[in-house]
Amino acid sequence: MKRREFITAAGAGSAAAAAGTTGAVGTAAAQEDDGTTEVPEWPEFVAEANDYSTGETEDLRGESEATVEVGAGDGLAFGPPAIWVDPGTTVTWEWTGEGGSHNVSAQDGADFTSETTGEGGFTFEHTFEEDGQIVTYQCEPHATQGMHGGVAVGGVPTQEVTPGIITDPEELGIKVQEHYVGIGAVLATSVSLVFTFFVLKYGESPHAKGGN
Ligand SMILES: [Cu+2]
Repeated sequence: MKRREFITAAGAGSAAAAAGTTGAVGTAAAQEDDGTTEVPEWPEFVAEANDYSTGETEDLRGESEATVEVGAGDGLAFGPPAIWVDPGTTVTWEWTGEGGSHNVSAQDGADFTSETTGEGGFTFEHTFEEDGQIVTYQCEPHATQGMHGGVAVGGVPTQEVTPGIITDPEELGIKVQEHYVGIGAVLATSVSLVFTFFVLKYGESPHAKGGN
């Protein structure tokens, strides 16, 4: 995840916190009354994927097919990186032509590997039959750069998240840090404004009051 996205996530988190549990942030899909959303319990491999943050699972259950872009975002991401489908769904990966040469290679839960190509419009398909599977995959050329993805199939273990609020402790740490940086900046600005005010008003008081 890029720095700008952390800041956006932190901002969304603050907005959600300010809005309480009214669910002001996030999509209506699968959203509960208390503003939380039920999403698959993704392994770390997916949670750390580029363009993924908790609460952004694309819920495509009820659809007979799904499409995932290869080379989304800045070119090194799957778009969307985390999808939830019904058993029997055929997922089509479609190359955008951005970000260089990519492939789609299953890591856990399935066995498939596409060609490696940078050609826009290239497609690869896999049908996910087994209910309850969580399949993880990556782009081999960009695996170490976070080009990961996941497909959850049907009745998988779930967790409740509040959209926009990152619950992973490691990411939470980063988010909190960004948050404190923001508070610090506001405090520093306020303090220096107040200080400037007093300096301007009273700074020269000994001379001003003393007359000549
Ligand atoms: Cu790639």
